[in-house]
Amino acid sequence: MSKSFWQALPKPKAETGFWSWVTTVDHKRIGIMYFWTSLAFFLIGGVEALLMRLQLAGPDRNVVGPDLFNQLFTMHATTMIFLAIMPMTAAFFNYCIPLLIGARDVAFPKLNAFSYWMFLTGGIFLNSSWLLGGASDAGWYGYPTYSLAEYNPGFGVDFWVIGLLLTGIGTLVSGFNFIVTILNMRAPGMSLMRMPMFAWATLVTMFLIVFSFPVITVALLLTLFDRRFGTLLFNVMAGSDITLYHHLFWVFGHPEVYIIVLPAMGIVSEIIPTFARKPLFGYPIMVFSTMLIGFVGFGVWSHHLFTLGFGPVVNTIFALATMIIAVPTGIKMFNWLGTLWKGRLRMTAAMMYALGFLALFLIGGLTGVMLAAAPSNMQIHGTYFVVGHFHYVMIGGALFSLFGAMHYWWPKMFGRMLDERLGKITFWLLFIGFNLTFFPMHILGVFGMPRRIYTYSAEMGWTGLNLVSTIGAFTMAVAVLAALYNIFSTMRKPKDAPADPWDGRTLEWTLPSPVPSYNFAKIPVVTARDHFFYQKYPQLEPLAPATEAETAAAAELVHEEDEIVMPGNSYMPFLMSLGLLAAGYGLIYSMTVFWIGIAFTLLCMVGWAFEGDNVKIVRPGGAKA
Ligand code: HEM
Ligand SMILES: [Cu+2]
Repeated sequence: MSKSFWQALPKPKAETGFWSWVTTVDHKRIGIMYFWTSLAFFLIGGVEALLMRLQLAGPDRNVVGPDLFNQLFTMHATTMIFLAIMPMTAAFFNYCIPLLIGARDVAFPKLNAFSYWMFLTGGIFLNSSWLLGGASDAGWYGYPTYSLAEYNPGFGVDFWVIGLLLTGIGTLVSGFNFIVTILNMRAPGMSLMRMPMFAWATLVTMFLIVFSFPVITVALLLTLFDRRFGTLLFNVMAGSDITLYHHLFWVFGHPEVYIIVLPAMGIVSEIIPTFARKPLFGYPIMVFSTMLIGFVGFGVWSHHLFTLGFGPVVNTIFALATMIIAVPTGIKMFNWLGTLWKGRLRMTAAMMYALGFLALFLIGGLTGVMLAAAPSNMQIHGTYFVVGHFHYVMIGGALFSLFGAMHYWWPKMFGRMLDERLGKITFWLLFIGFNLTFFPMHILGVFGMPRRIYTYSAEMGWTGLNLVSTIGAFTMAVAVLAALYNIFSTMRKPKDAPADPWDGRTLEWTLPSPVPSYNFAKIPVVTARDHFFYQKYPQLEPLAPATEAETAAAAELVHEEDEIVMPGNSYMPFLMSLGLLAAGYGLIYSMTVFWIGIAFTLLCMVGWAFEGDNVKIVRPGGAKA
């Protein structure tokens, strides 16, 4: 058969070096790219936070001034949420999920690469606004009227809207990809209820993404239409109701906080059993609490809008719905404590971060319940109390867990062990700095300090606590520098991490560190939760033999033992993201460029579909064919 035009196009051949990364479809390499990129954005978001804290260190200071301050809090939040924390969880679920469930890759490897490139594209696009006339200053939720062209001329908000649309494409695609992967690619015997908790957390998170990202997409598109194409969707003078935007935003926004925190809970549920040397206490209840949190999380959005004036009935319903979430969350807390109970604890750096998560997330959860009580919310809404609350959830919850994940999975991802002692010192610096920065904010909030003000006068009596907060922020900065030093000095060490440094429980620890491209030379048959652990310690709990069906399923995969077919690299995901990037700039500067970008993207889509699969045959132990 003669090759079609598309199949005759050049295919990436590089196995090492720059182009091998640009064209890779390997979930592990994609995970590693997510990691470095999100780390870079985390540093940018961190510098933005430090600038804000410098400005607020004392009364009447003029470090950045009001205009820049507004851009800083908008971009800090947007960067931390969409470009740092979410993609850093993506780094770990990309790298780990196929390993945890015994698969060779995700269901759609090329789409996975596309997700990464859309994340990078959107991140660059958003941040390029700093250099092209200024970033958005409409807050991370971009409410109209702040976001409308009459009140906010210039391109900042356009960059923000389009940048989020671009990353959103990647996120949504990941959502579908990982749902299919987790449901369809599990090793024989890996039933849903034998899956590691992190896989469950990821599965539920992906459903949240799939149901909530379309909603923010609509909100952003409507804003874009008002700004660029003259519609009046949010123009109150034309009879529009801007609370439509508020609802759309928070129907997405609240599930978004669980998109951030459920994977963090999943990570902690891997770390604690490993270092307590006990199975996760109440595993089935943990699974159902995760689902319940995800489900109820869609029914609470109006707790962000208590002050909008819906009246007592609506506010009561949303207050109660919100408090119901405390039940499955509390169950999880007790299950983690139950796992620790009478365990033989090993205080590694990863374990310390997991325990830090428990303590700090508990505080964030409790202040959350305080905010959920509508009457007290009326008082502290829009104050620094809220800023204190959500940082306990986002940093104390998500970031601590991600730092734990870093120490835990680093040997698997990079073949080297991070320095444990430095890791523990970093933990304490971060823990102390964090509490110094954010605990005083609760008190400031109750004293009436509104959020998003760029300065205050000495008479308000807020000076001392603000200074403490700024000192805390710089302590955290030192902790982050220590973590960076740990990372970069580790990367210069030889790759000598053992396959199973922590006496692990899950399948990734059966593989060499770092993991070969095909993951499993032989797909494992799983007969129990924590199968690997009981394989090592049959005296604790003998493993049941595999059933006939499981053995048969494994036998079907046997021919892959000496000849593994792996998906081949492709230029198309990267090229498509370039087309969409051009279209993004086109929307702002020139519709011609927009249409060229779209046409190029469509061409790449066709190329993607018809270029053929370019498969790689790998022989474990032998040379590549
Ligand atoms: C590294 C230490 C951090 C410091 C010192 C810090 C500090 C701040 C400050 C001073 C504000 C402005 C508050 C205001 O004026 O209303 C802020 C807002 C915010 N931060 Fe952070 N932050 C940090 C990390 C993070 C992380 C990791 C996340 C999320 C995952 C995050 C999410 C947010 C959000 C959502 C806002 C709200 C912005 C808005 O009002 O629109 N921050 N932060
Ligand atoms: Cu909420």
